[in-house]
Amino acid sequence: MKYVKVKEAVEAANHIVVLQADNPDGDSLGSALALEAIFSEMDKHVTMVCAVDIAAHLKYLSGWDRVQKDIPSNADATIIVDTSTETLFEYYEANGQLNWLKTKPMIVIDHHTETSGISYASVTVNETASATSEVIYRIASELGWPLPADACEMIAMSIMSDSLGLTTESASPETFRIMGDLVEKGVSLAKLDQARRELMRKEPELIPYKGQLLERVEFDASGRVATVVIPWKEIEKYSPLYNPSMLVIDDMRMVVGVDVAIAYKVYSDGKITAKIRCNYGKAVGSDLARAFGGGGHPYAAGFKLTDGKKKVDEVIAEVNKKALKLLEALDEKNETL
Ligand SMILES: [Mn+2]
Repeated sequence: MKYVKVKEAVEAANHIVVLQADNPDGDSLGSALALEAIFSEMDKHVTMVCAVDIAAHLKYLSGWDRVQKDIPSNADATIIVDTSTETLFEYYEANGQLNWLKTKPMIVIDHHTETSGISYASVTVNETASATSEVIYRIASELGWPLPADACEMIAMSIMSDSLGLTTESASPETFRIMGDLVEKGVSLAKLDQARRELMRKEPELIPYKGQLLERVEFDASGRVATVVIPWKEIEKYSPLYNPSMLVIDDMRMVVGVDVAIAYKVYSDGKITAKIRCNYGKAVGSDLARAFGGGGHPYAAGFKLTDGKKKVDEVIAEVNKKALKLLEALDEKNETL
């Protein structure tokens, strides 16, 4: 039987921690909520944990407010959703809580198949899929886990989130079949999308701020890379309202000639993060991120520099150079095809 180790670990546990990494998104949160609904139906106690606050634009996923920061000390298994990268657990590594979880069964469920993996996990299910929740659906179907209505809704929402409404290359025929199953089970995409749209309404002060960000967008690498830098004082001021990168990254991507859009955040301690988005056919994201110690998908990736040794301008120059190299290699490959 497939997933037999997952089955055994879950059956043996009474209290399961569902852990999201330090970059929660619609898929990781939706997956956590889906597992919470499934395991609750199986009479298990579930605690959802994430070190990072859930962003405002994700709060259409009802139940987000049950995600807590502290890892309970009486759990007997952990499921990590939507990441296979150890570096994304900085907070719990630092405070030692992760060490405690490592002594218990730890299951990773993910769809970032190009990542290095989590060495201390006892079971890893890392499969090609449009979203982690698609993998959860496969596991639940295979193992005969219950799929209550709220679990179906969460799985549908997280697939829609990661596949950008089923429009990414990662949306496979199986993804569509699963969505069909979910609709058959009663999920209303219209209703769920209405909730999401309501939350996409922005606070009025974000509109002029978006204008400021757009004015600061720079183009380099023969116009193929668009970048914007978000300094700490703006992160501090605007992040509680909306992720500043997400305000402009799609506009940056939609400029004629641009293949890659990158939003940098510079934190008060000198830490720099980069969010990379690539246009269709320009899948250099994961390679680019990996060159700077990060990872992700071909079209959506990121990295983080914590040592504070380099100024953001230096980083941008290096990244743009590497991006151009990767894009040119890709051009060459496409020409020879
Ligand atoms: Mn995902």
